[in-house]
Amino acid sequence: MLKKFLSVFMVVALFTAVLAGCGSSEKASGGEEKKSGKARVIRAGIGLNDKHPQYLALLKFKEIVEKESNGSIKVETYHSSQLGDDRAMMEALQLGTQQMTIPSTAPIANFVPEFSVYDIPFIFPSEEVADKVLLESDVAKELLDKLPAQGMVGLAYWENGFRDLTNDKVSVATAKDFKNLKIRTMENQLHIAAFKALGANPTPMAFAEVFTAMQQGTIDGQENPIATIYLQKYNEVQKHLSLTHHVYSPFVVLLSKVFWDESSKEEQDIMTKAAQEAGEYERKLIREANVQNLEDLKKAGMTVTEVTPEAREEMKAITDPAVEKFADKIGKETIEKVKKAVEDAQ
Ligand code: TK8
Repeated sequence: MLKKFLSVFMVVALFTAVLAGCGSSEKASGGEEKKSGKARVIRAGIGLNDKHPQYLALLKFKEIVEKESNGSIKVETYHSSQLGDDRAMMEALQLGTQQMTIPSTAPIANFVPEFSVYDIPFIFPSEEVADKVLLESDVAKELLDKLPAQGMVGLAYWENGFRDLTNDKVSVATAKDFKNLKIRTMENQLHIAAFKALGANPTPMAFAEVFTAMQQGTIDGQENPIATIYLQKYNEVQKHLSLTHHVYSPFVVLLSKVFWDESSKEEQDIMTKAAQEAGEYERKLIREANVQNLEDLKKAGMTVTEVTPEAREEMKAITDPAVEKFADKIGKETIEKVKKAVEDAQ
């Protein structure tokens, strides 16, 4: 009797050990997972809509990751804030209930204050310089390295681009034209302070609420890159577009650290490379869109106001003291490093 019990026990023990073995090899190698059909899923959500280059590049990321991982990772894509606004999605990444999002750096500063260095008005003179700083400098990489302590991993910088101002009241050409304009800003203290310094009345608000707020007149305007202005159809509720180019917004491809830690080294490399490759594609598309969509907006009847370099200088002089108050929060060293990287890139 005892003998029979022991042999049954041993068979069960052996079986369990084999199963456990399978489990761990599944984790280590993607191929096994495909066979057992247990792909791990990345739920990726963004605020912009499915026509925006960011979404098209997210689809490219999906294609690369699913192919290269042999199906061990599946990517599900959601646009138009279907999974929530930038802040809510980043919090979901921290909890591990969502795996991926691609916000502008401005809302990331609520989690890692150093990211506000990119919010300093006019810190980047051109897209070419931004490319060199974001893709090649040590400081840009150092900022990404601060994300894991906040439960997120930064895979790559993509481009949202230079931000321009729209409103329904006046054509803004110089600093004085900002006076009393009720402008939606991103949820970012430095942006709020800079618009206040210009005499505007900044109202931070989640991206998904902006169109309706302009339609109902609770705000006079907003600021975003040309592609966003056109693809979100802001021209339907806004008359004036000013080419202020006041801030350059990078995007960061963010992954939940929970998902990252559950991934094999091989999978991590696949995801990082895919984010970089899709990023090249995104930069190309967004630059084409920013040129084409400016023409589209003109055709749609928006009045477009050019902003002279002198007017930008004046705006910079007005916002600089407000920005100075954030130096400690951002870190003086970080600011100096970015300014140096900008200089070296020119
Ligand atoms: C989209 C945002 C958006 C940003 C904003 O999720 O909120 O105005 O420019 O593109 O990141």
